[in-house]
Amino acid sequence: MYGAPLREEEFMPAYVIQYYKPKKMKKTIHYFIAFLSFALMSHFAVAGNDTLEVKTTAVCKTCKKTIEHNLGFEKGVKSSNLDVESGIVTVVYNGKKTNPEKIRIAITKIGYGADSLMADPKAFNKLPDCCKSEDGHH
Ligand SMILES: [Cu+2]
Repeated sequence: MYGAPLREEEFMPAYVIQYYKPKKMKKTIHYFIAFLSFALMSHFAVAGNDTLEVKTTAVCKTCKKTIEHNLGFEKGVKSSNLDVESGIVTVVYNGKKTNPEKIRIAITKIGYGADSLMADPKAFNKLPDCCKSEDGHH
């Protein structure tokens, strides 16, 4: 199936062969390994992150600020972004430190409904009037 092995000269132009002289080749390999381990490390660094989408009763920019700000204090939550149009908050969290149920409960304690969970009444009452929306509309 395979012909006689090609000599370097046959498939590499002279300037490439020059570049791949053993010493330089070794260096290239070192760079490659360094790059590979870096890529691998960054892969594992993000491996601990999970993403969750929660439908909230948020209705305005103030709701967005309130929810994102407060979720920032929640254990295991790395970041959150609320889409005002849909009321859906996307939460990036560490699955070893928290879970979707805890995050939903945290949202209810901020004063908003989270998926099927109702807002905590006390927290809800403390919200600015513009944010007190039970059906998701002003
Ligand atoms: Cu609001």
